[in-house]
Amino acid sequence: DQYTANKLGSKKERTLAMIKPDAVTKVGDIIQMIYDAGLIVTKAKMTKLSWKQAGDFYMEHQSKSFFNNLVQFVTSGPVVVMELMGDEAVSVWRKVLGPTDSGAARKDAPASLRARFGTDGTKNAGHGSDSLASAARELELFFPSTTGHGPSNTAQYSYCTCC
Ligand code: IDP
Repeated sequence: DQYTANKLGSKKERTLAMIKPDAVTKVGDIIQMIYDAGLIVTKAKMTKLSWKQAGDFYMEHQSKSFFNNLVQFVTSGPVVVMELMGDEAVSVWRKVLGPTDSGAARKDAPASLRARFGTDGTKNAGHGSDSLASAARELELFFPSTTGHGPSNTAQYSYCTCC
């Protein structure tokens, strides 16, 4: 199965997925979508972001007009953060998410996560790292490499070496 393949097979990408506050009640459906896409969940936790954590997470958007709304939204309730692993995990997960704007997603990718569970351009149900470098940075924010399973988050490609 996929779990055994990942354990025994070639080295895989890892990415950071976040289920945003508007979709936390849909976590069951979302985890099903992750496995249906051939990825596995290797770390997960529910947490509530502080304003500072959210600002650090979205630091590349600090100058954007939507920054305050975005931080307000992602701190408005709990989020579920996950490390996903699999072949081309970064791009596969972003494909599952669909377009940034949930309205556009409903038009262009009706089976996507944002089409199914998102509301609009800000409240869009989920986040996925946009590159391996972003994934390494974002995984380190939520799953510091000094804790938990597996190798250092600074490795671009890796798989859990202890389980
Ligand atoms: P992504 O999440 O699809 O990678 P980014 O451009 O990195 O999109 O934007 C980060 C988040 O900021 C989006 O997921 C969305 O919640 C919010 N956002 C992006 N663009 C807009 C916008 O034009 N208006 C309002 N919110 C936006």
